[in-house]
Amino acid sequence: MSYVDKIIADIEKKNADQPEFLQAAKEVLESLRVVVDSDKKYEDVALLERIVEPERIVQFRVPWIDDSGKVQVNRGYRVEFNSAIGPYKGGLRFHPTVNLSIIKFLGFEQIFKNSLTGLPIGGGKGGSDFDPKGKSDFEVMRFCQSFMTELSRHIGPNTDVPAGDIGVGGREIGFMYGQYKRLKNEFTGVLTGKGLEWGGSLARTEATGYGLVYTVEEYLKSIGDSFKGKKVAVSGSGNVAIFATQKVQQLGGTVVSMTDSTGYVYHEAGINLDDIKEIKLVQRGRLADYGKKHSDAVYKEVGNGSVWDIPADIALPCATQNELDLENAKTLVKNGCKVVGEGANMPSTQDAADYFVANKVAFFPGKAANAGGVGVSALEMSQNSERLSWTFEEVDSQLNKMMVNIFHAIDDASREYGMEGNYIAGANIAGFKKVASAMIDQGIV
Ligand code: NDP
Ligand code: 2IT
Repeated sequence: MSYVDKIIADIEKKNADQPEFLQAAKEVLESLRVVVDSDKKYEDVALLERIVEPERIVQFRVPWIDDSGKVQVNRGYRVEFNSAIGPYKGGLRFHPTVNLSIIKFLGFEQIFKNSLTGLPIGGGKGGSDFDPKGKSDFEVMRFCQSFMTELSRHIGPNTDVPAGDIGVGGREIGFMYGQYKRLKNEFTGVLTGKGLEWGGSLARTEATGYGLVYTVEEYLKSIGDSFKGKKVAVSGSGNVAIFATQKVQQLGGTVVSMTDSTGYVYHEAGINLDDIKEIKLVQRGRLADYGKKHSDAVYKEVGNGSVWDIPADIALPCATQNELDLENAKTLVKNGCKVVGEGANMPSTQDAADYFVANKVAFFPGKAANAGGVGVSALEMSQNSERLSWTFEEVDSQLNKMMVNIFHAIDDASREYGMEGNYIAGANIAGFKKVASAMIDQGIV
């Protein structure tokens, strides 16, 4: 049995109840065959056994009191997966579907993504099964304060630096930062995605969506093409989807769709982003309201077809994991889609991703294409350390360079190992090599 097969059998046995973690880990391990099966140095130091095991998992109780005076209890997590190349870094997700499998899959992906940014950040992820939807601001505040009361024991600006993810935006980061400061009596860069008046970086809000589009733009440039005149299908209508849409529009493309957990809109003339921002970011409302406002847009509730039925040249899934399956992939390809860039983490199922690669779709996995968010988080850490703030243009230009570098790093890695154009393999291999080398240098820890 090969080294990779042995590790896959091992993780399947140990994590049988964690399907999302197994999906993410198996995808990476499969890509690494060409690297680790031919060089015994990895097996000699049990590199794979160590990289699939988090350095530390913290799970904790989060009690809080709702507006009616009733005590509520949620479950909190922080998975500190790998610190070989820097302090643990990765977001916090607040969503009712959060469980250990989801947080472990996200933390595992984060190791390789953070490595690809070229910046010194390790991999981690956390969150809670708390649902911010329908809660008052004071309920969200009391939850965030209770969550941070426990989390504060485990994090620090040189240890572990969380940020946002699904359900965690500027409001939640603010409440958590306030509580951390109160507990520790320190004003430090312990969280990223902070408000601009209190240590946040310009362009962090835009970074993930912009970075996704910069990656695809660099690919298009490499084949003599551009976003001009392209039809783009986007899913999600949160932070990543909104700023991906903004950048596509700036580059002359037309975004024709968006989704949320209740349905999708198809607006052939092009999404009106100001209306989406008002509905999703200000009113915290539903996409159905967009359908009501635009008579030429079609709104369909979940269960009535799929956003991926819409003909598009480029698809940018920006909502959540496993939102694009094999059937969707076949429909997209049949309708002429040539490029898929993952803004979300693991939005394509494994068979969908394989189908794209087999059918010569340029497929950019999340760990490469959405690395701009955490990349600018690392730039926020740098600014906090030097107690300075850089201009929007400075940060945006560093983000652009970072994504251009990532495209070339994964493209080069795919060629070096004889899998030209397979950016899944390219991203996994390029991300892995740096972390593996650091782990070898640092001994058996
Ligand atoms: P937001 O909470 O801002 O937005 C999430 C969007 O996805 C919303 O439109 C939401 O719909 C929809 N959504 C979430 N869960 C589901 C679900 N189970 N089914 C259907 N729709 C769903 O999150 P972000 O935009 O920050 O994150 C989106 C994706 O991008 C996630 O995969 C995240 O891990 C990834 N990501 C985020 C980064 C960041 O910097 N924020 C960085 C890198 C990756 P609704 O409004 O109904 O809840
Ligand atoms: O998935 C991700 O990369 C994020 N949610 C961003 C993490 C971060 O630390 O900025």
